[in-house]
Formats: sequence, C-alpha cells, structure tokens
Amino acid sequence: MNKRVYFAGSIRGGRTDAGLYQRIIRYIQKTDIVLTEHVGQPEINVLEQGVSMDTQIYEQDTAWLKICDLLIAECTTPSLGVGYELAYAEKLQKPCYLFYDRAKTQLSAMLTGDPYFHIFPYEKEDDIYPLLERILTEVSEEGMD
Ligand code: 6K6
Repeated sequence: MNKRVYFAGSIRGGRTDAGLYQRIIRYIQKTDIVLTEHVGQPEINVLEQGVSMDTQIYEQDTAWLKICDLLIAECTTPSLGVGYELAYAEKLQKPCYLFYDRAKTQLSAMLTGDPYFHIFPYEKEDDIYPLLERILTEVSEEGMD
C-alpha cells in the first residue's frame, strides 16, 4: 500500500536547498504519497503572511503529522519549523528519518542525541536515494535500524 510521507524541509529557515527537496519529493512520489509537496516548490512565499495564515499552516501541518505513516526530513539548512515537526512526530511515535550533508552542517545535539531518530549523514546527494528506497520498501511497524 502507498505510504503517506510527511516531508520536512526548511522554509523560513532558508531556501538554499529547495531544489534538493523537490528532487527528494519527486523520488518519493514514484512509489508513495507526499503530503507536503509544497516544501519543494521553488517559488513559495516564505515571508510572514499574518497570524491567521500561519494558524492555517500550523493546523494543516499538524493534521498531516497525525495521519502520516512516516516522516522524512532534510536537515542541512537548520529550521525551527523542522525541529518542531520532528519533536511533534516523535510524540506521535511516527518513524522519523533524517538526512543532512555532513560537510555543510552539524546537526543539533537535540536530534543526534535522541536515539528515537534514524539519522543519515550523507556526503553527496546520490547517497540519499538508495537509502530512501530502502526506507520506503522496508519500513515496517517497527521502522528501520
Ligand atoms: C505556501 C505554499 C508553500 O508554503 C506556503 C506557506 N508556508 C508553509 N506552508 C506549509 N508548511 C509550512 C509553511 N511554513 C513552514 N511550514 C512547515 O514547517 C513545513 O512542513 C516545513 O517542514 C517546516 C519549515 O519550517 P520553517 O521554520 O523553516 O519555516
């Protein structure tokens, strides 16, 4: 059955990696459903859009976190929103898989120090896709090691 994937990536934290998010999302969409496709859109408006718009974003994203089967986060560009989503997903006991470019960032100790998360530092983008394939084909109720 198609899994519902919550893909998390930086928006207001910075859009340097937006193209990478889009490629990861497209890869996942070959077999599964990405609830948060907009995270990879190159032209999104990242500016403050007012409290009521932000409330809608928060309500929608937390609703998707509740119904997703797993969360995949690209964490190279640090983002408060992604950090929040990871903590929220852990509370819901959703399997969480984190990727980051080891040459570009040092992940927060609040993530690397939490044994709940499956963390994959990578050296080049091409390393990501075989890992993603493994995650998407092998993810079970227990998750991957
Ligand atoms: C409209 C179209 C695309 O984006 C928008 C408006 N903004 C957001 N829409 C949906 N989810 C958002 C938006 N801003 C942040 N998020 C969520 O927080 C995403 O799920 C990201 O994983 C995460 C990014 O947080 P920041 O702190 O980098 O913005």
